[in-house]
Amino acid sequence: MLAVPVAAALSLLVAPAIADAAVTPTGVTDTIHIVLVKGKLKFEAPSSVTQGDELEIVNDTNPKQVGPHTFSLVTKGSLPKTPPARKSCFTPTHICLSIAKWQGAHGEEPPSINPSEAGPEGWSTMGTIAKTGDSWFTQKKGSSLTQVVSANAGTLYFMCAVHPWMQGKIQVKAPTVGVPGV
Ligand SMILES: [Cu+2]
Repeated sequence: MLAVPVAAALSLLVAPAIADAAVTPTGVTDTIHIVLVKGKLKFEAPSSVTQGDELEIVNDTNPKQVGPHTFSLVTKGSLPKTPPARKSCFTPTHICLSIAKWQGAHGEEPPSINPSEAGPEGWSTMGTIAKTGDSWFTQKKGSSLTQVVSANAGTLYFMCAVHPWMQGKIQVKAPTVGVPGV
């Protein structure tokens, strides 16, 4: 009775050829959508993911209408919380400009480093004005980026450097030990 489910679980474990050996793939893909709903730009994210999941970010908006976006992991303390903080976000020593620097952006040019990658490979590292974080820049409707969630259990905070009021968080759960899907 057990033989089939175990074999299926094992094939799930083996199937995604992910280079990062530190994280055990779960075979699950979660998606965060960048959407425009009733005139409001936001991230539509699941409340939690599991370490080892693939996390896909999809841009569902039209850049001609709303401009490009970034999906940038930043520490909780780096999120611009007030309207004045969001207004000054793209000035020196503020997080939006820092995110642009992580991605090698200069002026109006698209960033040369995309995605920016920090810490373990995959979605792992929240940046600050002093430390590079994981970030993706998108300026095409329908474009997406998928990376493994390599962060340890805890909360990942994220924001868009172009629209600093676009903010969110997602809980990362520790992988379950043993056979997944039981
Ligand atoms: Cu945005």
